[in-house]
Amino acid sequence: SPSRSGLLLPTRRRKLSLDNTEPLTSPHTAEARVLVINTGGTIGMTLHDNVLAPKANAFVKNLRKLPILHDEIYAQKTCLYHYYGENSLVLPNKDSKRIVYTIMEYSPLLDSSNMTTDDWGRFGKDIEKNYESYDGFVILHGTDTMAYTASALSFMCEHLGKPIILTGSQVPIYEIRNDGMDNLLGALLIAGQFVIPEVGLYFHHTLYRGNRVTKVDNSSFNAFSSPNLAPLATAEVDILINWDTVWRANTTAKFRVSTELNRNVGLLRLFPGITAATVRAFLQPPMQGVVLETYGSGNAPDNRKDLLEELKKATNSGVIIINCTQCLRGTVSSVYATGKVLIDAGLIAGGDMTPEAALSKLSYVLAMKDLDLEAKKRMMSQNLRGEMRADFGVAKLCLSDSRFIQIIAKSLSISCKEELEAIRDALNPPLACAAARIGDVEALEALKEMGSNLSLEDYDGRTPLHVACCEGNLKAVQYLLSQGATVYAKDRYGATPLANAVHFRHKEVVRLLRKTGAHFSRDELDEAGTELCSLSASGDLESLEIWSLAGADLTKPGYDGQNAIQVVRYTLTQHD
Ligand code: ASN
Repeated sequence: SPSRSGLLLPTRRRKLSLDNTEPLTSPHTAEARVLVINTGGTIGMTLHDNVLAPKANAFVKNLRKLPILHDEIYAQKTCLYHYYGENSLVLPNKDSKRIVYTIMEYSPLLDSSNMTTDDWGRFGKDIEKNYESYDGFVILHGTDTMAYTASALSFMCEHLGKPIILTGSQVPIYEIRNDGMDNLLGALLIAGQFVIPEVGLYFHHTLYRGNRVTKVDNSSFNAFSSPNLAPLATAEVDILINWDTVWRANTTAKFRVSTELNRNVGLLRLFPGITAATVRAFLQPPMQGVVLETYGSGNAPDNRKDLLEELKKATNSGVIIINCTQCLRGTVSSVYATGKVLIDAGLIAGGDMTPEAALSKLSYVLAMKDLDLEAKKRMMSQNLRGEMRADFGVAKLCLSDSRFIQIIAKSLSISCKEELEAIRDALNPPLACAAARIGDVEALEALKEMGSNLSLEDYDGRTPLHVACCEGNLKAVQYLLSQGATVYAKDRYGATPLANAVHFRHKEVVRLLRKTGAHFSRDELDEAGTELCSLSASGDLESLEIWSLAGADLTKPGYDGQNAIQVVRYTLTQHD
């Protein structure tokens, strides 16, 4: 078991026992770290001259006074501020992994109506800079343009492996009845506990995919809607993650943020009687990308040659125009003659994308320097981050099609969908782990076809990727990563697939995981000195090389101040 090597446990700083429920450095009390970027919005606003405006330097101080959002006793006893900084807080969640969160407050704090693409770039850069130091990210943001920011970040964050959750509120957190506390708490709990590799938006007990939402109410606590996609999670008595819906970057590439965005984009809403002159004026240079909000299932008047002519002229001259519907729910299609004319005019069908998602996708795609116009158009019609339904017309293999599930369901007299899913979810992790153990990629493929999620954990929090990494089954590791398995999963002992691969000395697996962005935490690297010295003393140079490949610094001192290199030198001189 990986836990046998004490150094693979997230020992971090030494903790004092707080009470009988929290034993000294127990793995159950290991901490998750979340970075909270406070950009402004109503959540931290106060009334001034009868209008709401953001208040600087008040948020952390106020949160510290709220026992539901901060445990001061734990903070004092574990020297939290000393290790994580003055702006750090810790949730009082005693029964699960403590969530330590650090607040980075922007100056000035903004009402989200004041945000521009430059602000999105700043959020992206700050996440990229801090990516390896945190398990998840929460962005506090005004609700007015939150759906735009969430959509933009979903495209800008390439090969994302950790949760980035936007939240805010309708009523400031300083008011007696507010939704800010609940929203912040829910976002923190999800970002700290679940490896959901998506840009999400959490509001009113619900986690949505960020590029699927739109603000539908300017005063209700239930302010957002995701009309074309079910929520990723709901937080009621329990937090239930809808793992089948979670979008994964099926990649072995490292996380990066693309902050280049094209600002020459726009939204044009069709209305009866719109003049050709208006459309012409809107499509003038420097306009490069437009979301045309059409009627119903993507329709426009087919008796308005003047209008269609303007659209055609623009697409011929290289403007990309995306057809999205004005309807809240549904997708564009070409069932009507009034829809087909737009395809003839060179528009690209936007499927069931929200206008917010289509606009920010245009901004992201148009900024790509290495792509020609045709490639950009292709990208616009493809599903990049789960922003549109991709499988129109393709019949999905249904759960009850699986012979294996059929037999089990029959012998247990089960037929309803929920029970079939429960069987699948109970059987899937051990079966997938068994296949990963022997490197049976075909079996993994079969499980995948059955509709199984190859990222689910077993009772010890171990995923098939952990197992394949322990065994050094490179092909299985490759396959699992290509199916979206996360390199950030932690088992109940806090071990990641990378820690497993290092421990069992699988060099090529370590190389592949590193390429994908796997890393040890800062605390694990800080604690590694002693283990490295002991490997040095026993002349285990191969393990040292693997640790170094995994990102360890061989000059890190162990408990007695010596480092691995010094120990090797000393051992060699002894042999001379
Ligand atoms: N005007 C505010 C904002 O978007 C609205 C809110 O946060 N509820 O910053």
